[in-house]
Amino acid sequence: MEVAYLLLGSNLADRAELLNQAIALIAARAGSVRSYSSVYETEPWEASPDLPFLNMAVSIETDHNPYQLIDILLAIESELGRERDGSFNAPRTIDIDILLFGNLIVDEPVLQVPHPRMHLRRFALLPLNEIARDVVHPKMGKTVSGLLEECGDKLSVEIYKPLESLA
Ligand code: PH2
Ligand code: MG
Ligand code: MG
Repeated sequence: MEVAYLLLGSNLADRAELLNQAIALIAARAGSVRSYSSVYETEPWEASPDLPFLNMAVSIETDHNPYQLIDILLAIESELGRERDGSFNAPRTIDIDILLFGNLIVDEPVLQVPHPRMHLRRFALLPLNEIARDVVHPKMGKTVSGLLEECGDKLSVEIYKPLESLA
């Protein structure tokens, strides 16, 4: 059993509903959901400027290994209408990234964990900090709250729907 932290993002269609559907499918197939952050509306980072994202972080407890987990997450993305035409940061109904997977480090073409750009992006660090402020990034040796303090990203990240406790 490992704890994994995921980042969900949507900038197409009914973004909030897609986040809810993704969480339900994650809970059914990927592992049990331990916690999730507020939903944030975030300025696009190297993506269509007129399509703001909703982002949120979710932590799960999973028996799957990271390769199995990413396969499950990619299947959920397709099921929720994600289309990949190869263009760079194309608009998407849902994107589900693995930010952290326990203390594991994976550096392979098919999968990189921790997510290689998570420490650069406030749209990832701010939601993650709500649920994992003291968790240490295994490559950088710094906590999530430390990474957030050091992060120079100035794009706007604002609360869209405040944190709810799990029912
Ligand atoms: N995801 C990207 C690229 N840019 N910008 C925001 N605000 N939120 C994202 O989730 C995001 C992005 C690539 O996956
Ligand atoms: Mg992504
Ligand atoms: Mg992705």
